[in-house]
Amino acid sequence: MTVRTKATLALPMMTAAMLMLGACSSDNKGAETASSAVPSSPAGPSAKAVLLAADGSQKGTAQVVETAEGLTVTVSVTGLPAGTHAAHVHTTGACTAPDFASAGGHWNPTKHQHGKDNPQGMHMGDMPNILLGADGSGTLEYTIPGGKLASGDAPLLDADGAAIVIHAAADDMKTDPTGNAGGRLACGVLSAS
Ligand SMILES: [Cu+2]
Repeated sequence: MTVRTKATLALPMMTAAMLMLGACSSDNKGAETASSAVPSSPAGPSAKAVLLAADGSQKGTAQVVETAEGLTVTVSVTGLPAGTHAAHVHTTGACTAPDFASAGGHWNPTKHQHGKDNPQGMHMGDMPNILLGADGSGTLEYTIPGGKLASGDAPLLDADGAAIVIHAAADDMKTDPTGNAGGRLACGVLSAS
């Protein structure tokens, strides 16, 4: 009888203690979730581009979102030849057909050489190749570490802007300054969104 009384008394106390602990830890969790969610959701500054071929036809879109890690670039291509194509962020926001030379070289505020496999590399505008399937479409998502869209010492959207370029050939990831990527098939001027 005595034991049972103790037990029934102890149980509510334990439950109360656990509830208090639970309340504390869930408060902390809530605070962590809130602070870590700030940089990515809602998204930071962003920009987008429509990729156009030399004949003016649309070949896809690109989006750049600034996060705590850098600039997350998402490229979505349609209607280009199947296979592996270089995709870069170029330094000037101008896409003048037919060769899109107006977009300049790769975005390179750190003055490095081209390519992740180049000991002197890489450009901040260097990205992995995009693989297009038999239907000529494909997507690429890549985060440029430390990149900023409109703030800091070297924002992507500086006075002359920036562009996304898809090339005829694959990037070899080491040949400076172009990656041996061939001509420019599609180009899109990035604008703040
Ligand atoms: Cu390029």
